[in-house]
Amino acid sequence: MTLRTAIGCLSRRGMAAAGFSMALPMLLLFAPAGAAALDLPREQVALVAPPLVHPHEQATAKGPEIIEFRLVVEEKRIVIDDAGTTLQAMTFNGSIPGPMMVVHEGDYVELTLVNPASNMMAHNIDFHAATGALGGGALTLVNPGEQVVLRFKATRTGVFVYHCAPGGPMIPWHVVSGMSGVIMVLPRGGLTDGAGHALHYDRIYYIGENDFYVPRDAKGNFKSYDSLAASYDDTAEAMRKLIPSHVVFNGRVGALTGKNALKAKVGETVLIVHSEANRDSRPHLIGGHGDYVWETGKFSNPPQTDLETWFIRGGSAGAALYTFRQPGLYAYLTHNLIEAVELGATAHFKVEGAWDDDPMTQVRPPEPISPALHGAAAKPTHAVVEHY
Ligand SMILES: [Cu+2]
Repeated sequence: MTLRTAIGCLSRRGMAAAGFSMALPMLLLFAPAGAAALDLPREQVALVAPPLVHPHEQATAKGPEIIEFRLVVEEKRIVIDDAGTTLQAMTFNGSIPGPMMVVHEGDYVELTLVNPASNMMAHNIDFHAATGALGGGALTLVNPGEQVVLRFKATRTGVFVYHCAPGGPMIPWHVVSGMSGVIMVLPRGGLTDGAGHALHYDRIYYIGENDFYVPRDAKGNFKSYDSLAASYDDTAEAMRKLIPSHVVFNGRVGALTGKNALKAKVGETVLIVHSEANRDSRPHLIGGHGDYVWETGKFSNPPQTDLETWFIRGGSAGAALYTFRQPGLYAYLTHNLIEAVELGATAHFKVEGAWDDDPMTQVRPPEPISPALHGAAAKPTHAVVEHY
């Protein structure tokens, strides 16, 4: 696809002309001319950048409400690694991933999607949590300088991806350029273990994984572009090879490591929400587990327990609950270790607290090899020696 035909996909007219979906005009025929007013309480929620999540109730005694969110699309060039590699990014609210939204089952989500005139591209939003009209994609396509308001009823509980899907080849490009996020629809009574016992979290973090496809020049160096449009042809060619240049958590290598490490304390229970809008991933917490894991992210299914590694299908989100038992620095990564270590998909949890020798202890520190020493026993038995 050339840049010219790419630009042809930038408007609603261009989207239909490109044959993106002949169903789109028909869907629009069935769209409400003016949405009926709902006589429900309203709540405006200010979204925050991941890995943080806006304040919310884990269970609620209130009836359904209309929860209002606002997302502003921001196209911008960002740095994605310590070498200064740049990406012509497309974002919801300026962050990769976009912010996490939290509502309760039966609430109505009312989203204002804003596409400022300073942007180049048309954008929209497809909520995997929503029913009908391309998940909202058919009713939310906005050109630069426009905004739109979508309302949908949150009928299914779980964590669900949302992403931009403006038609044809624009879809993967916008998604791998950063336009995805998550909405969590909690059961009104909160999370349970599937056997009727309530589950709570002390902290919640949202980790959005992204595969990036930064083009290289003839010498193999990453290229930089002055504009989103200028980056398109090379980026599309790199995308078609399906070999990401970077696989990262929260928009760049190191976004959640070192001084950016996620924090917790021994005894605290953390809910880790993990999404990948385009590609599979295998989250693993080194030195810990998934105590309760909704691997497919849907809370009407009982969580699995005691997992070592779980699987996030491309185009989905999962949630893992873990109570930290030991202090220290934990790596949380995808257990495709090449992607984790070489391409960037690693986060850190910095956990404070007192070490407990019962689950693990170093019986003897490293020391010169001595055949007379085994474990704590200064004088091993014959049987132990034979075992070695
Ligand atoms: Cu978009």
